[in-house]
Amino acid sequence: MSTVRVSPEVADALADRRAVVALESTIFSNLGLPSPANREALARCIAAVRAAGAVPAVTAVLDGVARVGLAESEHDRILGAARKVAERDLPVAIGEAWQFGATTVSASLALAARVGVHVFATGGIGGVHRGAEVHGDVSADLPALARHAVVTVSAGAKSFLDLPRTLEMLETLGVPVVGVGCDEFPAFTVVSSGLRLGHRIDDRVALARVAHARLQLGGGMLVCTPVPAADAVDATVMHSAIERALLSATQQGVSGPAVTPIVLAEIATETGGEAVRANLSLAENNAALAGELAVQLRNL
Ligand code: PSU
Ligand code: MN
Repeated sequence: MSTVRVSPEVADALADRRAVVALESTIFSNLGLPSPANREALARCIAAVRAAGAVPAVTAVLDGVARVGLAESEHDRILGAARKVAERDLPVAIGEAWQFGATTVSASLALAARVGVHVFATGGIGGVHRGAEVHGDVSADLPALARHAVVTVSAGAKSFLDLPRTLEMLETLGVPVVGVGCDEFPAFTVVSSGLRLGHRIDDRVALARVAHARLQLGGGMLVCTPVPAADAVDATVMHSAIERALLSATQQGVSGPAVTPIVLAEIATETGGEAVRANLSLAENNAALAGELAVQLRNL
């Protein structure tokens, strides 16, 4: 028995060398987005990947089985109550037969790489948390981006993180960061962080050549594209929402893996749903770009 189960549709696509895009499940679970926005996000991401001509492969741990690609009938299972599974948690979620382990970016990259899926889309990656110089909280997403030969498409990193330090850490880890349609590091639901990126490549074929080179050299890269402007949250509005959300998380005594889900939920409330609308839009936009990139990579 193999440790990772690939769905028949994804297995066929891989065998025929067709384009495949992995999607994480944390964003679609109760840890990522409130209901019913999470259902809409899943439907829109899957449709965007398919519209680009690629096959979507949602990752999750279901009944103790690590999965890449789910049947349509299983999608409802990832919309509900989840236990967060980062890369370090995968063996425990499998060995202890967790009913639904929602895979984060790091766990999804590990699973995708293991079965030969080389493109992955998410909303915003995890990174260096504010105050990390004191408490040391740095997302496992960052080393996973460096280690696994998978290209991640995101709208930068989540805005409540320490974005300058997140970019520095990506550089330290040797992760190429390339902007598509932007010269600056996007800030998740906000168009830009104001931090200059080293590279911008808008042409999809050129982007695929760079991605191919990185995959050949071993390791992953980060392709960033901003939230569509019409759905973006104003930077000032977001910054004050983040201040209140982080304060509330501190007052609740939250730390470790619980921080990200709580802060996301607080921000959703603080912005009266504006952040959620932006999150759906950017997730869909990232899935579409990942689909185009996967198709171009296959054509090389
Ligand atoms: N971005 C979102 N929603 C999310 C996350 C990111 O738009 O739910 C999740 C991802 O699964 C990411 C995780 O890998 O948060 C990072 O958590 P932490 O900061 O604990 O590493
Ligand atoms: Mn953490």
